[in-house]
Amino acid sequence: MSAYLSTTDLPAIARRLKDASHIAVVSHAKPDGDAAGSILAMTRALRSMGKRVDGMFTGVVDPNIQSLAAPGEIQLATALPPDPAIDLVVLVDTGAWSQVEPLDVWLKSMAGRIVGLDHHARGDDIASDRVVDCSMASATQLVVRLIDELGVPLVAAGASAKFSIAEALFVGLATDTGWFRFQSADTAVFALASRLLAHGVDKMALYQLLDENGRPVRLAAMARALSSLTFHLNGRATVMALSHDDFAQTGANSDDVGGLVNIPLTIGSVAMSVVLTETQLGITKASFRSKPAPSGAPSVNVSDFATQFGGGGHAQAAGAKLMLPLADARRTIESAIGSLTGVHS
Ligand SMILES: [Mn+2]
Repeated sequence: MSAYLSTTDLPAIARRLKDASHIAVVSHAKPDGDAAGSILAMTRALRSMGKRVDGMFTGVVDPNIQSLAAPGEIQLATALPPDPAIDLVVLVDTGAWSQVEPLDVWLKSMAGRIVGLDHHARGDDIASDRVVDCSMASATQLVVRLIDELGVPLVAAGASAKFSIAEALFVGLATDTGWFRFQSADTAVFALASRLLAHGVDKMALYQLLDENGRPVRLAAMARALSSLTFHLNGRATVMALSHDDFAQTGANSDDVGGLVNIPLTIGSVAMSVVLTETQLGITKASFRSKPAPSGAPSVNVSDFATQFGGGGHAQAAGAKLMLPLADARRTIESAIGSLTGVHS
């Protein structure tokens, strides 16, 4: 794979958007807050410029994420084929073929007509014109710069803060920084958060919608996950797992257990947490999180750790998909954890 770096700058991308008439805005499948926020902010900004815009979610969409969009605002990509009149695609918050699967054949046909904004360290040559900046905590930090470059105000005149560009940007910024807790939440993040709050964003309402809106089955699934927990590396790493049976017997799905991977990090000694979920028999998804040592020693780079399983992400939050039954995946991951060196105590 060639290096995944910027190939252009934001003013050049802004010129391509101004020249386009029918624009699609897409991201990775199963959109998280950053993907959805980036799609929504970009879609709203381009529509306010008078462009015809197809904002699209792909894959399974969490109902809370879906509710960030006004009714009819965003298409579900599975209900396509995309409109043949689309003359430019904006790809946000990813650049990896493995993450855009439902759209990959169509995106290949759009080669040369895709612009990208991403903040991940690894990716492919999907968007020939792209700006990649791994120093950004959230893709929305690139989206807002592009919107500023386009001269679009964050709240269109007369619009309420709900369903505004500012609200969409805030969702991405907040969720990709763990609600401003991660190391990536730097002065630039707080400066943008302040700017967005000044545009009327209701942060409590968004937090409740995204993080305090679970179903009761969440607790049943979490109880099983916690009872499966094992410690590794003298208590510095943990592994939890939810089997296909756990999901079937509790009635929970993967959306119900969001944030589960963060719970072991509430223990002082734990520097790295892994959750394995087998939502489909024979396929195990792994979530990895790490936290810095109180001494200031560096945290485990879970993005690097995920790479050995074909996954990726960020230094303190990453994931991978293993084409293995849960028990085999657990053995594989636990053995890789055993080989980690320099995990802080
Ligand atoms: Mn992101």
